[in-house]
Amino acid sequence: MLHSRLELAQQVVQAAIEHGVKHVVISPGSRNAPLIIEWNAYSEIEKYSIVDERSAAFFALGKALQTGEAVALVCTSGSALLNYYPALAEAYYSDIPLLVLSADRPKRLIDIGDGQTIRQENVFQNHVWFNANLIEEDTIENIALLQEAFRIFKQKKAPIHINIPFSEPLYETTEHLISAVSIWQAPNASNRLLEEEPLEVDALQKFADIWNQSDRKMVLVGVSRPDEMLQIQLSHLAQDPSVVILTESTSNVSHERFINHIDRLIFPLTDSDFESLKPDIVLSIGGQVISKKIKSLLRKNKPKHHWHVDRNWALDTYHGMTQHFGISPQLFFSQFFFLTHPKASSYQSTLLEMDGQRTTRHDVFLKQAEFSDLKVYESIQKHLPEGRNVVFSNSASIRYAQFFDWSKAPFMACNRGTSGIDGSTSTAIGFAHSAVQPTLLVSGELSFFYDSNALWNAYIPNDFRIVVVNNGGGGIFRFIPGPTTTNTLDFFETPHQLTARHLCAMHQLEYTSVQNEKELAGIWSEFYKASSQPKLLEIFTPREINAVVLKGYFNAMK
Ligand SMILES: Cc1ncc(C[n+]2csc(CCOP(=O)(O)OP(=O)(O)O)c2C)c(N)n1
Repeated sequence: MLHSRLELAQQVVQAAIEHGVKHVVISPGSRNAPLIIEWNAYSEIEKYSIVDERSAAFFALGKALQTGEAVALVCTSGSALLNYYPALAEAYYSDIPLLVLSADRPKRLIDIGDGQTIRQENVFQNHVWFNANLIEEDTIENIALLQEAFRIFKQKKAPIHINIPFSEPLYETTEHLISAVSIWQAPNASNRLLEEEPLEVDALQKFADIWNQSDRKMVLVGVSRPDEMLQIQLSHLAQDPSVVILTESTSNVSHERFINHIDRLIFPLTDSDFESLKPDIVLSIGGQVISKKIKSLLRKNKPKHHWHVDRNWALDTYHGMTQHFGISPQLFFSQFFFLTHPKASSYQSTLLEMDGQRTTRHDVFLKQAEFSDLKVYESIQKHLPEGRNVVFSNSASIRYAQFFDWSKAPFMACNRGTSGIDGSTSTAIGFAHSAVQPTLLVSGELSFFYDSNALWNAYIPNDFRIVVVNNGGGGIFRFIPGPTTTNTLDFFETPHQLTARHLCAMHQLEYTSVQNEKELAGIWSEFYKASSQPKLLEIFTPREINAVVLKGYFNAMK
């Protein structure tokens, strides 16, 4: 196998591989030639080539999200690196392990008029857990930096940046490893729970006592990857009548005693309705919560105790957090269950009953509702084949999803770390490429057009499906309060006449479109049939009616 002649390239790649990196997404360039050559020396590593760095980084993010494993990114110097930023910010706030390896010029060539050169050191300072700025000629310092970088990468399971300066010549190869002996005390693959320090039992007892005395406990599950242990633990918790478990479309846990479509239940609640339902304790786990309503209700009606459980983040989402447990929810529950017991209460049954009433109203409303975005999301959910993952774009898409039950899908995802519309399709394709089960992307058309370079890669599985809900603009701006009260709605909604048809022709996707309810009802079995190309279904919905129907829905749910 041919290695790069540059020792630094060899060291970085060796360190990454020994720390368990198995996938690398490479964007082309010259300064990064030593890294490309070096990664290529390892046949066991999966390598992907994607030109557009913004898309490459979101593709990597989708892969890392789906597999739970680290994915490396390799790019050249200059603005190439800056194009990783949107995906890195998303990965940072969503705890997704991306390893950025950027090639750079040595320091003496920065800011002197050399080409394709910017100040790359610490460029992601605010959104990575560690910056390793390697030095061309200082092997000892580089080894120390790399060891620290990978220690943090393993601990945080979230993005870090390694910037690597190379002098020319860049393309020279050798058959030999310069340092053949491994210097990276790589960790053994081990059980996640054992990787963490448990909490002090005495300290936890104090919280267990509060828990055991409380009649109303609300467990809020934010964005989470599917996890068997968490599912079992939460199902166990749901047997306690004093506990209500609220989940969202991206929580990836479900149970008949969970409230699985949070916004359907709480959207119609006023502050005074909520007053009588207010929990004593909110226990939040997982990443960000999508529901704006739950945020506003809990901010106005602060519970006495808000405990957040997360390894990396002490999210004080409701402006009144009283305790952060810096461990995984799985480890937290495995300790907490020894100290807690169920409590007689009508809290869970009251809320479940209310949820049942909402479900009846939801069904009645949807039966007679006009063709619109809401009806389209109902149809997407209803016809989703069992066992198909769904990735949603931002923003109306994921918000509509919140009204429906998606427990048929093994994995539901959406980029909620920063809620951008800039990488949903690339994320979905990276996700689909690693998933055993097939994947559906559901996207608004602006998000889809924004990330159209996502289709410019060779890794789109034939069973990948895209539904673009084309409501002629950013539909979200017609129903959030604000834009329609101004005379500048067009600057928010950005109405247009574009369609996805020509993009599909260019990238060889099978294209179909529908315009009304009847056409939509007839399309699904054909859409999901096996094919030799991925397929895209574009659903045109009436821009001005969508928000009216949604308002009617909220009124009907009251
Ligand atoms: C990178 C980025 N730019 C701008 C926004 C603000 N934004 C949120 S939703 C949205 C419109 C999305 O429209 P579309 O994808 O058509 O979905 P719809 O809301 O119509 O379902 C915009 C511009 C954002 N979230 N991310």
